Amino acid sequence: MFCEQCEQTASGNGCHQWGACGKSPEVNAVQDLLVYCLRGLAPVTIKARELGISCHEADVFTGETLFATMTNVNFECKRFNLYIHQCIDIREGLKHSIEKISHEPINWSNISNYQPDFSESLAEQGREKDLTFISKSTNNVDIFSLKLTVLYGIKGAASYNFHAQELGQEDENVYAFIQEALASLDRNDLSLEDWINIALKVGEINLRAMELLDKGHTTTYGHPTPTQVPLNPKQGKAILVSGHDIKQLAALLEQTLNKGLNVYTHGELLPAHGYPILKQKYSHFYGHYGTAWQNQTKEFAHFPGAIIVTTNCLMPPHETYEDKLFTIGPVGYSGINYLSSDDQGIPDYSLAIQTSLEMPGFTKDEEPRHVMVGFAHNTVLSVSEQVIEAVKQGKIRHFFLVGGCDGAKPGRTYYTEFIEKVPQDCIVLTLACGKFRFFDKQLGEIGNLPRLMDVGQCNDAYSAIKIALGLAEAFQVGVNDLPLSMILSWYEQKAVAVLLTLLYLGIKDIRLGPTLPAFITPNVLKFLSETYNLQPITTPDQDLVACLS
Ligand code: FS2
Ligand code: SF4
Repeated sequence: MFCEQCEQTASGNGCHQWGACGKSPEVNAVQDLLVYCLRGLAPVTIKARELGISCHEADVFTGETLFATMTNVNFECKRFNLYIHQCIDIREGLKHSIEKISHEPINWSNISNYQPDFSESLAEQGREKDLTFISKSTNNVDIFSLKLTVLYGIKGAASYNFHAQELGQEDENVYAFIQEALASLDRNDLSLEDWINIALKVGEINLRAMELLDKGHTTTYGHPTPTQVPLNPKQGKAILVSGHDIKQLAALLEQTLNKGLNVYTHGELLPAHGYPILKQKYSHFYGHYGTAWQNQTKEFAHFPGAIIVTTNCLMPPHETYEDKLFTIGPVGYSGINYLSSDDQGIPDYSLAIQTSLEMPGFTKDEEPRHVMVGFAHNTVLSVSEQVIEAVKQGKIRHFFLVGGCDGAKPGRTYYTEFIEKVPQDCIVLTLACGKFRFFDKQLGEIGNLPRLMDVGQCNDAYSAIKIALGLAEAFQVGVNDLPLSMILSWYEQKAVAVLLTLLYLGIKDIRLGPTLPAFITPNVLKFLSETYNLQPITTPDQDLVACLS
């Protein structure tokens, strides 16, 4: 197997025997075969689009299945076998529609005519289609590096777009670009510069996908407002929901109405408490339990109710809690309960609800502890005049955006130490699951402004970008001239997409850690550092001095 799409890739140079995430070589092979089939579907959708044939089914399917191949989403061969079947069916259906309109046979390339042998192991066939194919044809390691960057970036963009589409927000341009990018992976006539431009275009399209998602969230559930979230369990039956999917959380809140259950969020669903419509409508939407994804094996084992995982990051479950664990949507793990959805995409949670009702729940109230969420773009930019005044008066010296993914590597303690060392006259904005290393720290206030503000999930990176651009406009300077430094942590492919968006926007001086992506070659890194001054994190002390100088 060959996979190096995430930060925890084995020895920093690719998982070859078994995934450090728990992905088996078989699952990796069927994921590669699915990606190969999606690359064959892409040119067919491009042709269909040219002829005015609807590609909606193919587009939505492509988004969902790319999402399923991301790190810690789906570990189930059976599901990928099904996706591969569907992919070939959709492709052949579109070809049929094209031929009816064009009245002439089309000379499809081999990849668009590829037919797996469904009577044989798809994992075996996937081994012949692994991602090193795209290097064999180019023989240029830097182009291979950029092709992988594009593929991983569109996986991230597809996942944002998946959530936006669930909320009724779609843009044909996003779908069309994802298909074009997939088709381009097969091209050998593009230069290094062309590939850099495609990678930046991924960033541009991802910005649009994130904007759609922000619109989906805020038009459906209201703009997040500062909200205090209990971290202490309270007595009563309980159900836990993890991942990122706000729509599926809302569906669970609806289905648990008057059932005598308190709903707790886990991991990246913490910021959901900031949405006013959810808080107003569901009094049983109680609090948050646990921290970041890599702690789930310990935390899930102790939760006294059912647990639903809506998206990444799912870890291979322990026996101690697998009976009370449920997955939905693109998420899956062999042997774990899967709750299927109706034709509106809403899962039937009754089995998980029943499981929770049969479990003890929390037997006593614990001592109150709280954390604040809800500092998304609408809230932060509503006080921009106050912020400008505080900066002019020297009360605020600098802003730090310390955000991104968490993970298990020891080097990630950098981020906690960094926060602890940020001077008192500086403000920290944070987002995504990396914040769980410091989210409950009391950093105090500057005037009425909290020194630590949670912008939201990794899915709310758009909000952080909007805040940066909004402040730049308010200060009438370019975003690179703001007293703002970005200290980012990455783990999976959404972070790749967000980084490409930041580069597309021309944002410089980003510090990235805990290690740099294995798929970035020294030459590509040299280009990124010379053009954008993208740099690896060093030590908290050294980076703080550099940012504040
Ligand atoms: Fe965290 Fe995991 Fe949010 Fe990433 S929960 S690392 O895939 O999506 O961030
Ligand atoms: Fe390895 Fe990450 Fe790929 Fe899993 S997703 S196999 S940990 S590189």
